Amino acid sequence: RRAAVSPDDGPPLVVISNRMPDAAPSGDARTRNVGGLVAALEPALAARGGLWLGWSGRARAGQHRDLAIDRSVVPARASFDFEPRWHELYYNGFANRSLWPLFHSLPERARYADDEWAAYVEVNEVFAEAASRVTSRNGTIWAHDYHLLLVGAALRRRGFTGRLGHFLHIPFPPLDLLETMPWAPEIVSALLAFDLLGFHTRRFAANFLACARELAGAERIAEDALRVQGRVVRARAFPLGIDPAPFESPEDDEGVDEELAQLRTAMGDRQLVLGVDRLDYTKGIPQRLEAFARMLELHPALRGQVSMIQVAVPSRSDVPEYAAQRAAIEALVGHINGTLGEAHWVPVRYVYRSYGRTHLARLYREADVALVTPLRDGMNLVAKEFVAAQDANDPGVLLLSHFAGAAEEMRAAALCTNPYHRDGMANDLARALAMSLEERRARHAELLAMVHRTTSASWADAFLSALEG
Ligand code: ADQ
Repeated sequence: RRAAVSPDDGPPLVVISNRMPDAAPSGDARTRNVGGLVAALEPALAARGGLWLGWSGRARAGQHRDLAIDRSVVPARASFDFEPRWHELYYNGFANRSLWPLFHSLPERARYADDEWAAYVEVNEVFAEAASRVTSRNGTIWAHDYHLLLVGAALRRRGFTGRLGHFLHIPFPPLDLLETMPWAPEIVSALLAFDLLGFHTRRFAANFLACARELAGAERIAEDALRVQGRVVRARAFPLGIDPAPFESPEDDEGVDEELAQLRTAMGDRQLVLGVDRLDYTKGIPQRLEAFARMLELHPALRGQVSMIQVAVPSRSDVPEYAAQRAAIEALVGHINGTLGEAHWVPVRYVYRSYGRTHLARLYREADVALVTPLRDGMNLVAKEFVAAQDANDPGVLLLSHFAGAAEEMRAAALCTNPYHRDGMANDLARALAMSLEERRARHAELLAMVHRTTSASWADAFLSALEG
């Protein structure tokens, strides 16, 4: 269905994100790949009769003005095809090789190319154009993530007067780092076209507020508000959570049962340390492997008594830094197993694949320790999923990086660690493996209460009430 929408009768809420949620084979819960974000936004959109706008996932020359609108699904979707060059310049380029590393405080991995910035500006204009075709002038628009930092300003230029919100799923860096990007003032000024800016943590919101004063001359008028050209812009923390239910009580699945039984046989009495991440250099996987190996050197009694499983989900494999990261991890796993392993004991098992949610939930529950040790992360939902999946009578320990957004909420009850300090992380891991049942239960109870308090649904409600209120 391709249709033009009259500008006066658009839906009351439009969500814009770069990618659309995976098209769901209707109603089949088992095959649906529902991420936390989609699960959070779909009910909010459905309740408001809203629409989700995003890239179709396809590239075809000259088609981007052709908006495909599907009202047969709830929520309704509108999508368009990219120009072929956008994938390289806007997506792999500016979004993933400039914004992604810089916003994760890794400036030495960022590169700045004028043609990629130009494509980023162009694609944000195209998203704004599409959004203005599916909304009314006074509707509400909620844009997501680092792909769409300029879309609010582009909508205002088109005369949009409704509410505009933005949620950033990754960190917002401090001024000293942001300044290294040649277009930092343009980006910060464009963000000030939104009415409400949401971040995972207070720290990221504070970074933004400081950058807005310094780079765009905004005036701080309250703890969470700025005045700029007579308008008020608010910037606040809205920590994203998960829907704990499918991790607390995963569905029955015979295939998964069988695999877990085989894993238990292979593990015997050994303790299990688990890492689950997208294969991304921000997740600190090599540093974590080094710390695990270091622990085996510092605490030789643990040799043969513990094994690590690292599950890495293929991600952005056509970006060279990601291919290099994969090669580095695979070399390191081989090195550790070769130098520390025995014929009867494999220290590190490494799996390069994605798992279904049921499988993941069961794997979390098997683990004695989860290593969630990113160098920097917006939130990190694996930390919360792991907590939800534990057996409250005999729970595993969450070893969490100080630099995951999740640490702002979980710091007191999780065991926190510094992924930049190999010996420290090695000793923290040994401490986690030795933790008493009593301490594990107490920490887990506190973490679980927190996971129930801020869920994906409460996050969407909190953001939308702040935006619409
Ligand atoms: P991500 O960087 O992708 O998200 P994260 O929050 O950990 O990081 O989300 C990963 C999701 O992928 C989890 O729901 C997890 O279950 C799933 N996943 C991981 N490994 C998997 C596997 N092997 N098989 C199947 N699924 C797997 C970005 C930001 C984060 C922020 C989120 C949401 O980088 O900081 O928390 O967005 O805002």
